[in-house]
Amino acid sequence: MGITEKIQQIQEELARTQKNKATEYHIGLLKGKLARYRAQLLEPTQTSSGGGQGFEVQKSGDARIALIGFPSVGKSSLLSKITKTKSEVANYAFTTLTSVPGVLEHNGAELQILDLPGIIQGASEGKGRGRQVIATAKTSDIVLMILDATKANDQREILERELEAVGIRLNCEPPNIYFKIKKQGGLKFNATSPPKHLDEKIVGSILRDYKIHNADVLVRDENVTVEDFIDVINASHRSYIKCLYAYNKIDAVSLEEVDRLARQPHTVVISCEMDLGLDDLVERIWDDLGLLRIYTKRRGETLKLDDPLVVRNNSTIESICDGIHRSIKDQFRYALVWGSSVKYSPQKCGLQHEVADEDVVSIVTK
Ligand SMILES: Nc1nc2c(ncn2[C@@H]2O[C@H](COP(=O)(O)OP(=O)(O)OP(=O)(O)O)[C@@H](O)[C@H]2O)c(=O)[nH]1
Ligand SMILES: [Mg+2]
Repeated sequence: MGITEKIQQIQEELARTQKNKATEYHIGLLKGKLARYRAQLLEPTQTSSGGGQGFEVQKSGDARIALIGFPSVGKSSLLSKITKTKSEVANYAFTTLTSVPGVLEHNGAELQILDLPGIIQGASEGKGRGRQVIATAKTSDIVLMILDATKANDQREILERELEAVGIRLNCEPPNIYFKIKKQGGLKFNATSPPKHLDEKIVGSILRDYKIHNADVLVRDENVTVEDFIDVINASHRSYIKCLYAYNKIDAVSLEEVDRLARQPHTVVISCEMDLGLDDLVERIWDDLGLLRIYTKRRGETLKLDDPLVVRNNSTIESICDGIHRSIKDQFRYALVWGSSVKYSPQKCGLQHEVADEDVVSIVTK
């Protein structure tokens, strides 16, 4: 029996099994197995970087945003609107067959927008080009899920399930569980306070199924679930990514409907055809990325505000040095910093100082 059949068998069994106290344990085990097979299924595509045929695009710019959605929802239309790249737009499904990268320049940063082929239900098991599309999504900083405002509500859940199936976790943090595989000593299970949905028995059984017999487990959050624990065992196959939901074609639905959609969390409403909501969308992408613009300046030079150094949230002076030049760290004495990350402007800071958006930084070398 192939892996896909095994997955299907477990999924069928899960669907058949009623959820209650008595079956909880069995369901947990099944879910653990399912995650293990899914990880195996994805293995080959991950090592061959997205499955040949030049599907995987080289990362470029300061961040990557992947457009994910069903066919004909307007992904290519959006790429053509917000970047200078033109991706073919047509009113039939599967117009885009490969990934098309475009660049969106915003606040001095270059954001790579990836237009991808439409995915369909079953994509995670290899339907259409689904697996490659999803593997590409996994490499992005933000998944921009494009939804059709004129279509049924379940499109969002179907896509979410497809992404979930391959280990993408949207808009959440990794579970607060410490897990370490050991060489000996058996299973040591501890919790800071008794977990509500998890116990030593189920944890031990799932681990045995993964052929793990010696491990330390420390649950630091009483609300973690069996699924969370399975995610922790499979941590190398999990990606925690932000997701922004964009409902397109709002020109074709009623105002009440637009209002209803716009009230959902992490959601923007747009119309590529009528040019509605696009600026707001770009602003939301920017906010979610949490990038910082740092203006670097040499002593005596006047400040140039048009070309900031763009770095990730929680970056330090050290990463600023690396962004300027590879060797600057070796000659580093201190940095002068003006802006909201310091009490006094300018303030002398060391390599470990965390910078904030729009700080001005001057590196003083030996
Ligand atoms: N009414 C309306 N139609 C739109 C809008 N945006 C795109 N469309 C239409 O939707 C159809 C599909 O657009 P595409 O941009 O090709 O969609 P896609 O998501 O890239 O489709 P695939 O590449 O097949 O996955 C085209 O006929 C567009 O003209 C919009 O804001 N409003
Ligand atoms: Mg397209």
